[in-house]
Amino acid sequence: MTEMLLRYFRTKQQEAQTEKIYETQCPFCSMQCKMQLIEQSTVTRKKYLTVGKDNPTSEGRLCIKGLNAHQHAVHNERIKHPLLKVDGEFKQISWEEAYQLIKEKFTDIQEKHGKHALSVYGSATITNEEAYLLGKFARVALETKYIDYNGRLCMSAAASAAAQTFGMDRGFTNTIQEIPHSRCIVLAGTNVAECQPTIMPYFERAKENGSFIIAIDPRETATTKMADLHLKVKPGMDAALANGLLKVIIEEELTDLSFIEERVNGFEEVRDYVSTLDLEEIAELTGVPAEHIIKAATVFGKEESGMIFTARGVEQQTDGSTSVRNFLNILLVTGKIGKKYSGFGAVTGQGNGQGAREHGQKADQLPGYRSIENEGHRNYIADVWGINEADLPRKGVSAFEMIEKMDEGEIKGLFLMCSNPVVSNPSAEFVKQAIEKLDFFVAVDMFVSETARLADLILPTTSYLETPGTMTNVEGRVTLREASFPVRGEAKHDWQIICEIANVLGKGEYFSFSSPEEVFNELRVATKGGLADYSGITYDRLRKEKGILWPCPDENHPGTKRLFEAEFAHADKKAAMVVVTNTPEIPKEKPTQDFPLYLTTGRVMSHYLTGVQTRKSSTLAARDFESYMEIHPSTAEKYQIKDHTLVKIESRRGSIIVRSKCSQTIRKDTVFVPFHWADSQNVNRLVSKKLDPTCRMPGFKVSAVKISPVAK
Ligand SMILES: Nc1nc2c(c(=O)[nH]1)N[C@H]1C(S)=C(S)[C@@H](COP(=O)(O)OP(=O)(O)OC[C@H]3O[C@@H](n4cnc5c(=O)[nH]c(N)nc54)[C@H](O)[C@@H]3O)O[C@H]1N2
Ligand SMILES: Nc1nc2c(c(=O)[nH]1)N[C@H]1C(S)=C(S)[C@@H](COP(=O)(O)OP(=O)(O)OC[C@H]3O[C@@H](n4cnc5c(=O)[nH]c(N)nc54)[C@H](O)[C@@H]3O)O[C@H]1N2
Ligand code: SF4
Ligand SMILES: [Mo]
Repeated sequence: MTEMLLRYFRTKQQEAQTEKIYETQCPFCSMQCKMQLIEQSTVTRKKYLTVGKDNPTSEGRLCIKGLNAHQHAVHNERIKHPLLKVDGEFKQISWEEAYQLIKEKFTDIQEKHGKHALSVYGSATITNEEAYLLGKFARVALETKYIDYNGRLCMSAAASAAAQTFGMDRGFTNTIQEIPHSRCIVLAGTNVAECQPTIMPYFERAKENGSFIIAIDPRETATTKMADLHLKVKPGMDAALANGLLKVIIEEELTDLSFIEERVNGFEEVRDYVSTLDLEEIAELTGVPAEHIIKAATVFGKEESGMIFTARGVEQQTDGSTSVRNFLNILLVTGKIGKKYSGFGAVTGQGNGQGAREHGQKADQLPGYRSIENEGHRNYIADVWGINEADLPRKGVSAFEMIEKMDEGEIKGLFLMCSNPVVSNPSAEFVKQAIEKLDFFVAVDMFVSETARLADLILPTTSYLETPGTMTNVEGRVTLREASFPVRGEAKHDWQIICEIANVLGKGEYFSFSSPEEVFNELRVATKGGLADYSGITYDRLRKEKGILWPCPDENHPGTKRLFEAEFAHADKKAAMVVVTNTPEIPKEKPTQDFPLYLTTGRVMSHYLTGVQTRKSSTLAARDFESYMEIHPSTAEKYQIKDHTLVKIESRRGSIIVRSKCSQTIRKDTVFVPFHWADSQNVNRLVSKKLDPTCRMPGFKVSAVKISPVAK
């Protein structure tokens, strides 16, 4: 062969591609779309492509975030080694050194200041196995009562409402497959089109089948555009709007009296309260014309089936839990729950927003939705864990209240796993200062996030491509995320990190797991007999059956598709209605002369939460590369703000600068800013510290602000 031919074949050989396929699930929202990463490698480079895979929930679809998720996972800024802060700079150290330091510092803090001087802050992005282990880690390895997680800012209002009204909380009471057959659908404070895009075909099919869709949102969004009726409510006024709907339904006799009689407590009190209200006053209060309230109530009441979905628009309020309860009141008076094509859906947020709220990461909770203050529950879990009930700490406080305790000096150490609180918590500047006061702070992350930047030690973790485990999706369907992509550098799985630290702290015997499946098998026992019973679910079944809806109390049980068909989960088997007045316990900020506008916050399609991951994805970052303020053109004109120019937004807490974006479709008294950007664009600098008194949810969706052009 000639030299030339040889060279030709060598080049061809180098170009020859090998292809590997890795199974996983999207790391972002609660749809948990199944996907495959296709890796095409030549000697010189690797190329990645993500494709959807069929499954009962997303049916093979992916949205723009899922399609580009791998871009952050393979990003060169992923942390590959433990990093210790020395003189303000992060230096690579070994795992042994990192663990020794943790042992030394944690022991020192607890010796000096007591067990509860340490805290744990978890996440609903980690797997069920990791969420379970983190709860156990706090209580058994650290023996602290202070553990809570980012779901407190996300699902707590809906969870508390469903638990109080129905006696238990699973996001969707029905399967997603029932949506297309429901005759009337209320979408309250949910922007599914941008936040769970692959769910949309279910609503589109409903519409094709003649369903009447009602959206409740102060802005027009891709979701409200699909609706037959859009109630453009004033921010924070959902509870009053629901009272208007209840009043019409009850007075027009669109109630299901036999359902109420048999299955509901508290109807008379609600009926008597709403009869005292004046519909015109409600219209004034909520900004929704009375005829729209009447129309929505009449259609929902008259149709044979109906579903109500709520998300963070209704829930992220200082009265979020009672606002949701008032929407549940509507389902109960019309008997539209526990039946075919009728039910409730709190649209879960994060990938494991459902599962991570069931297995003991919450301040007051033990696995299986058990209560840490219930003696029977404490005894059961102490037994599963092989410890004395007396050694199990009692309940702690919510996520934001832990941060307040850091500020007050009661909490001295923090173990943070999978969250970026200096961007995601209200009063962000306060949060940063509180975290800076800690004596020792360990962050477990894939990147040096805005919060990890403040840590003394960062531990590198693995991504959705690398860590297998179970995730419970928007439906309450437990799914198995198979993941086998090679781990980057020295990163370790979250579950491994937890077990290894427990071991260093002398508690290894309680954490001797060598795979997520082993953890899951303990979780099954721990949840047995609890409300969220996973005991009948196995990895094998999850593989074969493509997910199982909990509760699933034994291996022959098929899982529970529809909840509350015969009874609710309260001891008397009835649902509990409650009077929700138009004057909430914590008064909301109202526009004043000094702060004349409502500010509300939320999301855009291409970014995810605090943006640590999506801002690293070139394709996603290019779609929205900076924050913005959506504003009505007539309001913009009033404050001399031109379209696409920089605006200063100020509240009583602080200020930010973002670009204006005029839109005819937002309320004139309201501006909207997404929360995916940090530092001077972090909208949480503006949000108050006030919390819902029941579930401790911050009021992310209502602040009073003033605005001014940056360049005059
Ligand atoms: N693209 C994208 N998708 C996501 C996420 C993301 O960051 N980006 N995050 C995931 C997570 S964790 C979550 S929790 C979910 C959140 O999902 P959603 O709750 O749907 O998202 P938000 O944009 O926060 O709020 C929804 C809507 O509430 C409206 N709203 C604001 N104030 C009020 C009010 O007072 N009343 C009513 N009725 N509506 C109001 C907003 O205008 C917005 O359109 O999305 C998940 N999916
Ligand atoms: N103003 C305003 N604020 C809000 C909201 C709002 O609507 N408005 N919404 C709230 C809601 S609903 C939520 S859910 C919160 C979320 O807020 P955060 O909890 O702060 O959420 P993320 O931005 O997802 O932060 C996750 C961090 O964990 C890292 N990470 C990702 N995957 C993993 C993993 O598997 N393991 C580990 N160890 N780390 C990982 C990421 O790199 C990132 O740094 O924000 C809340 N804040
Ligand atoms: S972000 Fe949500 S809808 Fe989009 S691909 Fe991921 S899981 Fe699916
Ligand atoms: Mo969330």
